[in-house]
Amino acid sequence: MLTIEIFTLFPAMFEPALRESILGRAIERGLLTVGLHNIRDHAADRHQVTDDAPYGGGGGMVMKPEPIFAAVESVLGSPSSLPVILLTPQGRPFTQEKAWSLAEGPGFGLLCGRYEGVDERVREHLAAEELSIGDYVLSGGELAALVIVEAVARLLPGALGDEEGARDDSYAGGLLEYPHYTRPPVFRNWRVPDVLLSGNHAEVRRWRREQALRRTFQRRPDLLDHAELTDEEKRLLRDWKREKEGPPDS
Ligand code: 6GU
Repeated sequence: MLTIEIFTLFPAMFEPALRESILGRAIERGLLTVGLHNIRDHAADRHQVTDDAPYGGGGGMVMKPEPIFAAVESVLGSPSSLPVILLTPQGRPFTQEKAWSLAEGPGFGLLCGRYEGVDERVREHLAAEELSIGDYVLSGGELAALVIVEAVARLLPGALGDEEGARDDSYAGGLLEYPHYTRPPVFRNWRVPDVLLSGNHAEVRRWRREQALRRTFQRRPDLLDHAELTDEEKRLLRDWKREKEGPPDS
């Protein structure tokens, strides 16, 4: 059983998402447990203040260290029994590789900072690492935490149904997915590609692989540096690159 302990000012943001779909089922099946902890419950003063103005002036508010340390230590102890990950746009990028390593267990804490900032002593003395989910700004780490929980949960053995689980996301060897179609064969005069209706499994496999390669070339050429490609696929790529560049000057 994987343990995820979430520390946030907005625990209600997580509740509906943790009940639904694959994530809800994984929790129900006991593959993982998610604890929600409201940092505000650990504020010492009568008004339960969790933020304050920044030293040195400037706009925005900063999350105070005491309620955060108190919340984390009350659940995970001191030193913490699990690594605590601080969610912040300044973190290293969260990747599929990181999801696999977190899924190995035994678990982790997720500390949701607000965008304006968290007292630096939390980063220095409480967080094991900092993660970001991409180059854009969210008002707080809550949605980023949910992204990480979902990406990790679906990797736990038994989380996906039979059909879903049988499909290994890494099968494509680091390429984007090929296009998918289902019935009807013609919808508003838009036809499903003939090859998919042909019943020729070898041809279908070839077509899908080429589509995956083409999409990756067009949309995410950066992924091609680490993709596993056959000699024939490398040749195809060289042809497409030449087409794109046009004929060389004479
Ligand atoms: Cl982890 N937090 C915030 N506030 N914004 C983000 C993010 C995290 N990742 C991308 N944008």
